[in-house]
Amino acid sequence: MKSIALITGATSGIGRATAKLLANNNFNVIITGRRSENLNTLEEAIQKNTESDVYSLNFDIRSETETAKMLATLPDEWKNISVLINNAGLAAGFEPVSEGKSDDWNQMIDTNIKGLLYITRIVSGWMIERKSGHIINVSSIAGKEAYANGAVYCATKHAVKALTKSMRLDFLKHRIKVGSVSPGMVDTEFSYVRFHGDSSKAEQVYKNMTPLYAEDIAEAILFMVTRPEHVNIDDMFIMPTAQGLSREVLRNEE
Ligand code: NDP
Ligand code: 8X3
Repeated sequence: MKSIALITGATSGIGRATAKLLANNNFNVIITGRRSENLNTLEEAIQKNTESDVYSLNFDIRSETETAKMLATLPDEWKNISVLINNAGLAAGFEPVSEGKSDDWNQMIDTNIKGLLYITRIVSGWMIERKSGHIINVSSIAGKEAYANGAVYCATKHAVKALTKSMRLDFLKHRIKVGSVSPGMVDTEFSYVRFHGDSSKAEQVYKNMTPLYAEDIAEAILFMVTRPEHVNIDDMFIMPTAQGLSREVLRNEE
């Protein structure tokens, strides 16, 4: 019987790469996200290219009721989740607080903090019953540093850092591992989403430098979830070689 991993936000970027890699490494995977077409494509790819089973759940993690309703539809055998990867998240907007948009703030807070909590409450309940499990929260360098024009995104990732630390203590007695992965710049749809679909602004972020790729983070997550029972990695902080701090990036000359 293979272990089951649930990966939120598997319709692109880090989540998709992680679902593929875990499925290629003996995990059955539950994949989630709002874009049903992307979920279908990933489901087909996993079925075609791996020996693992896959189950898709299509919902918006900002909705507490939708999240609970969809998780409740899982067949009992799929509720034996060993690994929860809390990856769904985003940055929306890049401007000083004085010019920030409430819609952007709500979207980041509702997804990155509240959505993570909604799903963790449900899945950790199942893990507690089984006295085992592993939860990995996808944090960020933005959970370690703050930078101009990113106040609310940085605040949500600082919150993820605090949630990870508290959850580690909450779940210690239940033998549930908790850790985080904290990447620097990763070339995914992240910047395209942050700039509300402006691809020329998104391209500037990774221009003349080599960022991380989603697969780099997936490999770190695979390493974390395949450590022996007595080893918990609290946090894995991963940067592109060309990035020193959030906004200190070495770019090649044109
Ligand atoms: P992508 O935009 O490529 O992926 C984000 C994923 O989150 C998508 O699958 C998206 O699915 C899902 N998601 C967003 N909002 C919701 C929602 N309301 N309900 C359900 N799912 C949602 O970006 P990344 O892969 O880069 O981002 C993944 C995580 O990594 C995020 O938490 C991000 O903050 C973090 N991160 C990213 C870094 C980077 O530089 N790229 C660096 C450090 C951390 P859908 O739209 O289909 O719902
Ligand atoms: C994403 C990386 O530097 O844009 O978390 O905040 S950054």
